[in-house]
Amino acid sequence: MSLPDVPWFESEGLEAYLAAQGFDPQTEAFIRKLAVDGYVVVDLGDAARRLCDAAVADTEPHFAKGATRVQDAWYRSAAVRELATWPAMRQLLRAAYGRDPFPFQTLNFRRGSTQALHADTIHFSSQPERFMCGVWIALEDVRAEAGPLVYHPGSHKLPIMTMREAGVNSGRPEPEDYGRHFEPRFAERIAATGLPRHEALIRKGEALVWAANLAHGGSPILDPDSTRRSLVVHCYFEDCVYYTPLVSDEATGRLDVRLPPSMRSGVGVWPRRNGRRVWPAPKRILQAVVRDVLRRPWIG
Ligand SMILES: O=C(O)CCC(=O)C(=O)O
Repeated sequence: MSLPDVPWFESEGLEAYLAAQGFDPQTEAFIRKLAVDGYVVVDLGDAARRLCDAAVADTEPHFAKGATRVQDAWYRSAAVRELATWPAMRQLLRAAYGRDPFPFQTLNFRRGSTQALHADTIHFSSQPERFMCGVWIALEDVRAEAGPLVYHPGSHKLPIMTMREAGVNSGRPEPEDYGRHFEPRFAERIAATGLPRHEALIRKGEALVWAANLAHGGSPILDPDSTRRSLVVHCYFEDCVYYTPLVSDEATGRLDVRLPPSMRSGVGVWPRRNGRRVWPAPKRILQAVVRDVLRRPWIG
């Protein structure tokens, strides 16, 4: 079967796909929920819950020194890597998207991120579009006062907002344009839809999967002493072009193509269009090689 150009759960052919595949009831329920709401909560089970403690222990020294986030702890922490490459999650995502997923980035937080509302389509996009998702894993039970993940069910069906649509009339957006233009425009758009606002009060070892275009962020921290230990896993899918929209210009076709690492192989995945290699800029290839050799988490 050829690879779909639209993730199956977002496709008009969803019903025919489900009828032809005959998935087990849990997988079908996962796909249907992702289609309607753009998110699904999955219990990863007791084995994953045990790994949560190891993942916390592996990253705690960075937080003890004042870090607020640890990016790509998977390079050094077997527990983080194991959670990020959870086989049951791979199966669900492959069924929902019709392409094989690969996790390419992790983010560990000790406290709420208070990150502004956004969709990941502005940070990590693909051609064909929407072949990206987030898997947010609670490393402890999430309390309402601890700045839970916030999201708007159904917002994944809205058109994708680019930097140009956010009012940046330049083919080379600056990093400041994100906070200056994108964040306020995006928040206005979501408020105007009247879509409900949910908070992810999920339990340790549960994962919330979000579709690439689902509006989400970190809600305010009401208890300054609270922790909200979590692991975000960002996934791409096989045989796509991977690029960074923040510094690209889709209107003119100038894409900042990337070579995201696969956590299964440990090295960069070559971007492809219909099976044929697409060349990132030489600078990006060099950065990917250095990254894959050093395997160093980024502490922020
Ligand atoms: O964990 C959070 O509060 C937000 C994470 C997030 O928005 C992201 O990783 O895209």
